[in-house]
Amino acid sequence: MKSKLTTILIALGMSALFSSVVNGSTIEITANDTMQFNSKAFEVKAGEEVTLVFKNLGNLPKAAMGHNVVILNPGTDVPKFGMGAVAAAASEYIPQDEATKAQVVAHTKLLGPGEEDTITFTLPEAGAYPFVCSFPGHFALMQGIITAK
Ligand SMILES: [Cu+2]
Repeated sequence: MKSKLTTILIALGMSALFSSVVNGSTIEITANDTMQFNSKAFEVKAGEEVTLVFKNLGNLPKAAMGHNVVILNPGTDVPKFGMGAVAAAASEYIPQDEATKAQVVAHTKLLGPGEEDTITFTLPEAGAYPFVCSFPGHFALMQGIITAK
């Protein structure tokens, strides 16, 4: 009787664990020395935790070809953000003024060759969330959209 109850409790615990894994989504993005993300369109569920694994597959030094992923709120002026980020070298090209910071949903670290970073974030509402690499000059090529439904 006691062992049966234990078995049921373990089963319940495992199904709770399993469903939390199924409900969240994981996306993987890579970047390379030709200023490209491997994929520029992702779809996730609004209000659900997303895990982003970002890898820099390049060989060039970080000072010349660093990459990050910066996720912006829907409607953000992407060129304006990208050009403004150039001045934010001290904070790895993430602007620290309040108005610009308010446009950023989440961001990875700036990665050198062979490095990777994993972050989690939630896109609160349905919409098209642009993402860019904010290293100087990269946003024109390195941008995409995460659609939350
Ligand atoms: Cu980049």
